[in-house]
Amino acid sequence: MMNNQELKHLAERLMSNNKGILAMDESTGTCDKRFKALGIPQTEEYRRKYRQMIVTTPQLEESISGAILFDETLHQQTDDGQSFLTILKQKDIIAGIKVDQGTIPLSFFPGETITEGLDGLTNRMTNYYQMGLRFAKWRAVIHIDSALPTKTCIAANAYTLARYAAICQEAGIVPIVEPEVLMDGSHTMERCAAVTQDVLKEVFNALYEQKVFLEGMILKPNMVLPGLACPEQNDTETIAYETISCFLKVVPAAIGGIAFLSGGQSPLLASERLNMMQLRYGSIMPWPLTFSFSRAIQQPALEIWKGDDKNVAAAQEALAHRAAGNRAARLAEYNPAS
Ligand code: 5MM
Repeated sequence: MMNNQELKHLAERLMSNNKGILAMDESTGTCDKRFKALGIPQTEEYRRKYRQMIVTTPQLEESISGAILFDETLHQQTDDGQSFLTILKQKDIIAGIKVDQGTIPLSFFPGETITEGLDGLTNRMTNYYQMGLRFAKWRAVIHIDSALPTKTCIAANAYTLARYAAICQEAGIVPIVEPEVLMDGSHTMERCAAVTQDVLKEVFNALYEQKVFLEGMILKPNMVLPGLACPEQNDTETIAYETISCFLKVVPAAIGGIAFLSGGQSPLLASERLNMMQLRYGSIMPWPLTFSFSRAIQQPALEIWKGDDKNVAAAQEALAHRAAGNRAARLAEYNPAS
């Protein structure tokens, strides 16, 4: 039987000490795509070497409270036979697991997607709990264009996210709920704000209907941003204002915390924007607000590593630097020049 106090305590630990959550849960397809772009062999062995570089990064634990893993990584070890889970535990980094199984087209709704993975999830959760995993992640994807998203797509994804979150909590696992409104497209920031607000409203309605314990969950949202191809790219002040205004309207104060995805922003912009939100609104926000970036932490390190053992130390330095920069942003102390 789940224990709400344990879930709440775990969510608090994930959000504590001004740290953030490292997303290193790229599925094989996504990881291969990023490797291919840099000429890195797309094999399990290279994915193991890459994840080894990440989990053995010195001082990573100073900025990172939890790491979201992909199932393959759970079973991998370092060159000298230490399990990655053991290494994370030694560093006091809480291990989490991506449990969604990716997106497929939403039937009868061209251009929209639904996330799969509910079948058998209760059993998988029990196994993950026994392996020592204490939090999980599920990503839903919402596309914007002139006619999208539809109400049906938002409702279907919200229902599915809430089912996932309830199954997690029943198994004693803290759910990270990730409804990502994509940056792809030429839409304005105002449109992103309206869509993000609709999506979050629907997601929290579904979480309420399915009796999810809000204190024992973490929201992983997009920032409110203009589309990548929008001619008007808003400044950091405006983005910080719009993002926090949107959340204040629809995100309950009770939740364990908010941890942003980076969604294709450059690493520097993602940090600057988080920093501005903390600087301007840190004192009035009802929830802890941090980062759960993948690309905005990993990409510079991946570009240095390039699959070559002799680059590991430099790549780790870049990774620790990005992680530390984001911790500084959470403290409103980020200096892009450093
Ligand atoms: C949006 O993606 C999540 C956050 O990453 P960014 O900070 O790079 O936007 C990320 O956790 C994502 O869910 C995982 O990488 C898994 O993605 P796939 O596409 O492999 O399921």
